[in-house]
Amino acid sequence: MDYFNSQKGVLAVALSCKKPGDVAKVPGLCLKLAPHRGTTLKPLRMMIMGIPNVGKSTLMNALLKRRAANVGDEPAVTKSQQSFDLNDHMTLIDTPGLMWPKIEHDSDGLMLAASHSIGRNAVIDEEVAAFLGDILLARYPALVTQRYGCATEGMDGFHLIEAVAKRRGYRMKGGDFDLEKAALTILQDYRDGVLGKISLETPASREEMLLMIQA
Ligand SMILES: Nc1nc2c(ncn2[C@@H]2O[C@H](COP(=O)(O)OP(=O)(O)OP(=O)(O)O)[C@@H](O)[C@H]2O)c(=O)[nH]1
Ligand SMILES: [Mg+2]
Repeated sequence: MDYFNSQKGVLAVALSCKKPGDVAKVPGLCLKLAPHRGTTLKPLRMMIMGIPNVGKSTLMNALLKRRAANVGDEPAVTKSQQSFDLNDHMTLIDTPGLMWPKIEHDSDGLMLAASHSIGRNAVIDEEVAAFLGDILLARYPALVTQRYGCATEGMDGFHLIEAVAKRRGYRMKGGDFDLEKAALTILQDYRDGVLGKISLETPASREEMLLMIQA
């Protein structure tokens, strides 16, 4: 929050779209950014933008207090721009998810895939889950042990997938462990929030990643 709020013209707020009290604060904060708008003659026009599947339409529905737009846990649910009046001096625009024209670093693509901002067919679940597993093991080992009941020392992301398959008894016909199913379990647990509160990236970890690439 400090990082975003230190940028010019940015007012960052952490909120859950599932908490009406959080959502109700948003129009007032937007008005702070554009105090010259917000009258019937010059309505405050708010555009909800972001990468796919982050809750833009959910936020809009929560602001409007009705199901104006479809929502769902997959990228590209919203396919076109939609405008609504919030009241007689504020309008809202919901937009389809935006993606960078080119994803420069592999780790960015993997983080977007782990968060389900990129469709499943574009990536391999096992590779994404192994990447996610590496981050979880490095930064949230206690949450991994709590959820999957395994010791994490010396483990990497691929080992974690194997360990989940073994502990859950995921097997394919023929008896081999079903690593794809275990990979999906890890991804879904992260996306559902059942592992706990996790940040894939912080300003410090990004700086570190960029330095490593340069080296
Ligand atoms: N826990 C939690 N889940 C949320 C929140 N906001 C949205 N979601 C869930 O996230 C998923 C995506 O929500 P959408 O509103 O469809 O996301 P979007 O950004 O409009 O997605 P696209 O239109 O596909 O770009 C849904 O399953 C929502 O229920 C939130 O604040 N908390
Ligand atoms: Mg949407």
